[in-house]
Amino acid sequence: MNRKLPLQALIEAAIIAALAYIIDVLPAIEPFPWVKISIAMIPVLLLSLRWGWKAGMASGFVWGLLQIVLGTAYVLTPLQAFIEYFIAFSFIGLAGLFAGRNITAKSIVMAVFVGCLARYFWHFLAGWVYFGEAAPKDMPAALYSLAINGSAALLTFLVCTIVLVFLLKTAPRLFKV
Ligand code: 218
Repeated sequence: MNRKLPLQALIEAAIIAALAYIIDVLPAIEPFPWVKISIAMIPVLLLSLRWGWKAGMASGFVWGLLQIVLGTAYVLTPLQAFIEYFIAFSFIGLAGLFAGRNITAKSIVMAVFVGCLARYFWHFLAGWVYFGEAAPKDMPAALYSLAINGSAALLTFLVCTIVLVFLLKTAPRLFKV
């Protein structure tokens, strides 16, 4: 995938970023209140599988930008906001490394895994550096951040994978451009 992005990919990337933003701010039922399952990643992951990593990263970047601009971002310091919104959300698009002609359940599992790992790695790093004070007494900041962000990454991976594999089985055309 080394060609210039088609106009359709750019338009979809922008629409999907707005959609993800809206899904993310809607009130959700949280089975585990201490971790947020990021179901809003689903449309961005789908876009990444349709168009590849460049469109996916562009869409994630715009989603992060919207959160900063519209004031729903959780900002502690400028660098923390940069890492957790611009970098982390852009990295979801790496799921698009598994884009191709023939999307299978296996490629979805790998794409969602990479997209979640790439995003939550940055939240883990930022949590370690900036959210250490929130850790229970005597718990190292790194371990606290790993517990919070690792469980969010794992649950988000599971839910996004299940939904996207279901979509592949029921509406495979969504994955074709
Ligand atoms: C331990 C810890 N707590 C909070 C944050 C901040 N954080 C985590 C995950 C996702 C996001 C983006 C908005 O949903 C943010 C800001 C952290 N990194 N670590």
